[in-house]
Amino acid sequence: MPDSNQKLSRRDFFKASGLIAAGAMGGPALLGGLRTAQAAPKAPAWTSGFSACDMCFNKCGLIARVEDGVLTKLDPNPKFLKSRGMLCARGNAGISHVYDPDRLKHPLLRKGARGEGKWQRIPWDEALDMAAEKMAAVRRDYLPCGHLFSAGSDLQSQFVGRLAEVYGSFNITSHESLCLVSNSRAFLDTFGEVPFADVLHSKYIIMAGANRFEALVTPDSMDLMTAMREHGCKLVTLDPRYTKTAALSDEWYPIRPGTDMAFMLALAHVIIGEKLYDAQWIAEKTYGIEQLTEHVKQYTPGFAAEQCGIPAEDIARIARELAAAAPTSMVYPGRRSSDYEDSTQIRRSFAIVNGLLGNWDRPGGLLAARAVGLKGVPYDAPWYDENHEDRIDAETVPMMFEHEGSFMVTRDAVLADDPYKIRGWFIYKTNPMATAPNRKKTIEMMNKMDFITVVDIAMSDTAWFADLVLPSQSYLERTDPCSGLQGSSACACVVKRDPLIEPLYESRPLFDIVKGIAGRLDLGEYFDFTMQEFRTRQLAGLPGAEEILDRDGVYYNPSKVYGIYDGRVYKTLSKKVELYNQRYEQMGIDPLPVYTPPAKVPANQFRLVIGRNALVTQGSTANNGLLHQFVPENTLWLNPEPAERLGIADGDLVEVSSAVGRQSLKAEVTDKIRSDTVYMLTGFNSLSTMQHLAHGNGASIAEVLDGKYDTVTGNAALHQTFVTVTRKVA
Ligand SMILES: Nc1nc2c(c(=O)[nH]1)N[C@H]1C(S)=C(S)[C@@H](COP(=O)(O)OP(=O)(O)OC[C@H]3O[C@@H](n4cnc5c(=O)[nH]c(N)nc54)[C@H](O)[C@@H]3O)O[C@H]1N2
Ligand SMILES: Nc1nc2c(c(=O)[nH]1)N[C@H]1C(S)=C(S)[C@@H](COP(=O)(O)OP(=O)(O)OC[C@H]3O[C@@H](n4cnc5c(=O)[nH]c(N)nc54)[C@H](O)[C@@H]3O)O[C@H]1N2
Ligand code: SF4
Ligand SMILES: [Mo]
Repeated sequence: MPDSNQKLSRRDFFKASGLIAAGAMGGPALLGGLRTAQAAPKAPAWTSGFSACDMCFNKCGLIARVEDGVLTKLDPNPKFLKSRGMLCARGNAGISHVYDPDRLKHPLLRKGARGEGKWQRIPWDEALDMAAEKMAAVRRDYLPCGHLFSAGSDLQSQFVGRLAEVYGSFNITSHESLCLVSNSRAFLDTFGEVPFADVLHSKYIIMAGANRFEALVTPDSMDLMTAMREHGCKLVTLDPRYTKTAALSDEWYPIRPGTDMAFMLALAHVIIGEKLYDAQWIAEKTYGIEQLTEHVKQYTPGFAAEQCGIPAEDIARIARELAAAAPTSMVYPGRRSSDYEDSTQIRRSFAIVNGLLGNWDRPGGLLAARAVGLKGVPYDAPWYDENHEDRIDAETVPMMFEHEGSFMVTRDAVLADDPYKIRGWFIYKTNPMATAPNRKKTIEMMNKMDFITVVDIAMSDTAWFADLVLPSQSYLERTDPCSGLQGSSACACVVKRDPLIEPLYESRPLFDIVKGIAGRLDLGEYFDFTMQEFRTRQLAGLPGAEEILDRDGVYYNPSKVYGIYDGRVYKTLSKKVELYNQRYEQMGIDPLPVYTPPAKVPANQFRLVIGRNALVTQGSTANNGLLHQFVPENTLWLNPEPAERLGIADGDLVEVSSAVGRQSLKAEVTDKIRSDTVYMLTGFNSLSTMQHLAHGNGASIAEVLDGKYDTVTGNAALHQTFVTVTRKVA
């Protein structure tokens, strides 16, 4: 956050919250009464209700205060253990999300060229007729798989998947292939499932490529603080930036980007070489210690030191400390791993060190998934003989997640019409124009389409290039299905959402939209239920849960936390923790991670990396009036040494250019970043002029990032772009 904004106190923040909410209410006619300074005082007529935050994927429990039909305050639900009763700044700023004057208000049909910004308001019936007609036309002309469906992180996204399946398309992408699939793959292929980190009880944590004190993941972010402050946990952070997490760590190393695997394999070298592991655990529960022992001989601390820029003696010491604290220690698994072309193998090296520590299914280690108890609501999708055989991105990378796909591979395949044509796109609550690298390519992809329907709350850049834009209800206006959440050792719980205010404008929930479209496509039978009926089916195995949800805003399943694997086998080929992966071997993928040094940063260039800020969510908060006060624009973090060489002073306007695009923004000259790396926040400088705070403000990182992807899963590789930085003459 720029220094000038740090002056805003917590009190000012909440004052601003009230003011902005009041200022954005849209007038008495709309919301039934605006409080003014002149109005006669009357007894407060307010109510409150539970919900789950939607300002990021964490779904923290909240209590909303509603006065005269208007949301005036969002508070944490103290009974919500997953967030330890916390609602972060973005959660508080949810009020500005709901009352954003730039919110979409009614269905809009494109009139001019794509991206020209000419729209015509149309009635809902006409909009749904058109969406359905165009979908039917795409199916007729290009077969069901000729239509792509994309949905972001949301409790209703499952209905987009359902619509796609009953329509007959295999082509569904989620935000996950821009986020974490390589990490999920790596841990799944080591332990047989994707773990939760028991940060609270850990005594020693290595955090690499993750930033828990800014990139909030609940309960890990809160538990990390408690573990450090109250339980004496040691935190070692590897990050090319001096993040807030780095600042609070016991040790921080500004690692050379892309070299984490060398560091992890060197830890394994020391742990194995000095026999610092639990021999019984390794013998009974793991597979491949011999191969691993042989493999890591070459990866000495000295070798890693040269690669990572971290002293060899520190690497060896950290390995010993980590092993001494085992099994109550961990290499934190992280979350976003959309970093490099070999991210799956990088994260495999993280998983392997955890395997050596024997920290699985025990306090302070990596935990298996717990039973939440929600039931799925199955359905039989119709089969279409006349269709393509597989997803458009199939058979490109070996270990893609079938239900997530790869946005990057899909985009290339759509552009090449290979192996077939896709000409229709339905998009819900995801904004690839801001969050997929290489924005020009995403525009090309959109230009390929005959018809694009976007369901969003705002005129995002993705909506801006669509044909039909449908206004969505916010999380505080709609009924949502129940969702099961895991909170490491904190809880396994269920949350739901009910409307707390009347829906604004003509906004509708996605469920009604897909139901309307499905009905018009003669697929109504697959959506033949209400949301309440759906929830009742989800909760069928949890008697009394509905009442508890109404009483507390959250339902806890008292399921087992540790020892879930006692007497159970691992879901891997060897039925053990696979240090050496047998399936990879069969498929021709390196069964043990082989370190390849990252490409050298060319002379006079920088590696551009991405990362979180506690007051920004990906591409969706740059237009939030409240958060804008704290982060009014994005800046380019540039180390003082190259800044001086390039004649760039703090605050100067600079141009950042890569092989695919260029953008201008202010330089923030800071020693919080390595001299070979630069960084900027995401979501700024939107093309859509209907995002008044984000449009023309700062720079779009998506315009500059190059679109490479992980070769095992198709996960985007967002840290592989080199840029030049030059001072712009005013
Ligand atoms: N405030 C906030 N919280 C969020 C989100 C948000 O948008 N805002 N988003 C949520 C989501 S969807 C996710 S996936 C998570 C993401 O949470 P994290 O996985 O923690 O992701 P990032 O903040 O992207 O952190 C990655 C860090 O890696 C550093 N880095 C870059 N290159 C390298 C490298 O080669 N090696 C190492 N060791 N480090 C490197 C970056 O500087 C950055 O600080 O956060 C979640 N929480
Ligand atoms: N450059 C860059 N790229 C990234 C990342 C990054 O940090 N930087 N992060 C990566 C990661 S980890 C992830 S998870 C992905 C996330 O990428 P996306 O899935 O694109 O997530 P957001 O950027 O949050 O965009 C969410 C969209 O949902 C809309 N929205 C918000 N609330 C509602 C609602 O209630 N209803 C509807 N219908 N729409 C709503 C917002 O207006 C916005 O258009 O991006 C990945 N790509
Ligand atoms: S971490 Fe913050 S933004 Fe994310 S769900 Fe929780 S309160 Fe909301
Ligand atoms: Mo993510």
